[in-house]
Amino acid sequence: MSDRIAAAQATLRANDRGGYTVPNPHIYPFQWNWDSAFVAMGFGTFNAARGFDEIDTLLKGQWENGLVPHIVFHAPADNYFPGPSVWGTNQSVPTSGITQCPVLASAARHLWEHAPDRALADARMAQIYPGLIRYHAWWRQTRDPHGTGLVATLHPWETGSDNSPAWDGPLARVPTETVTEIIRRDTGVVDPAMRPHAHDYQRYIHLVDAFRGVAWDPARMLAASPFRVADIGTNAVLLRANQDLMALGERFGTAPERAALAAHSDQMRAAIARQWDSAAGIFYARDLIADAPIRVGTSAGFLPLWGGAAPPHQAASLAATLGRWASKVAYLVPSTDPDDPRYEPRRYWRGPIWSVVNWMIARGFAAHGHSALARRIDADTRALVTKNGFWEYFDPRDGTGLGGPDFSWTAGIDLVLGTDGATPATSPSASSAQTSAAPAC
Ligand code: 9WN
Repeated sequence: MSDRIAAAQATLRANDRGGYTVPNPHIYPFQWNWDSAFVAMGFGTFNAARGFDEIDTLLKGQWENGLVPHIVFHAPADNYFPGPSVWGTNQSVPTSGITQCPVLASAARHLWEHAPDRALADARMAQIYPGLIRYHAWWRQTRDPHGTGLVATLHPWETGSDNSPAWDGPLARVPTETVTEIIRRDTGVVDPAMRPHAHDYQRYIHLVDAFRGVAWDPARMLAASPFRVADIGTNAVLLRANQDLMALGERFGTAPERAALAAHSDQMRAAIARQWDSAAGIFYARDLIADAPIRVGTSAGFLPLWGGAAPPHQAASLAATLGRWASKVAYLVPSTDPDDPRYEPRRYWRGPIWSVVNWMIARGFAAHGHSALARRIDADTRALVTKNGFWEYFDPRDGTGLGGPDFSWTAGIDLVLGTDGATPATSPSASSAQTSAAPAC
């Protein structure tokens, strides 16, 4: 085993709390939804059973209505704000009351396909599959109840790209008054210049107060939220996860389940296509309150490639857009267009590079025949770690590691990249994973 693989495995083990992994114990001492999806894949490269444990444990926090929360508070810790008492969700396992970018089913499929012990993989997937089905039904029923093809996100934390400049406009509608006292812990351990501003947190917590005020009732949240956007990343990732769940469903599920996923996927593909901006050469998120596109170029705008929602001419245009971005930075993929005046190369989701987003974008380009670009993105993802280690995020200009060190999902994706080898040129087809020649992602 190489030193690098040993170091990545050691990072996951160090952050392992027994069945779940904290992203970084000093900043995020609980289990996060999409972090655990990527971490499960990382564990899958050396211990598939532990990878399945990660998903099982996340699903222990699943709500009766199907929601898989963005944080599950399995054990107390006082170094994160907002903790369980602020959320006040009254669940038997304390959780937050919102979800997060739904990559979970795609990670589960990846884990299942790569597991060497097929009997174990089948048995473990059979346990997980019903929870994934309920989660996707929750997305359709509570976040797209009228079948528009775009699911709504009601809090920047749900998108996973919390302080992206894409949310500046929609977030401006959210009042800064809070019932809850804001006691930030993050800026005690990370340079505040790499984190969201105080005015962002006031609005984040205003939304939490508002949702707690309607007892986390999904319909009332959707109707009342002053922040309601169709994140292009969340929608593309959900579309992709629908395909992956359909593939799993051929073995583990029923025809009606697959039909429901297929019907929503058709709606989603059509709606995502309408978020394309041909002049800008990228997909935009949509402000669902203003009913207007959010004209900010972000790394999420490339994710319809991963979702399988971009025809060849759009893929070519996206490659040209990324080429322009590449001429402005040393490493890909900055989270915001470097030509945008709101681009800040060190501030969290306003510019820095995130390994997990890179991984999906690279596979999206590869699936559309842009293999050289896909290899460039993978090479950059690896080079950033070679240079600095498993940081939370990286400066696109010089690769400086930012946020927290020894970060779980960065180590997880490094293991996947180191083990899968060359970027596969596969598409998110829903054909039977068991019979297809190559893994889907
Ligand atoms: C809020 C854990 C999470 C990631 C998110 C990232 C950050 C939390 C925070 O950390 O968000 O969910 O407190 O800043 O933005 O993508 O899942 O790593």
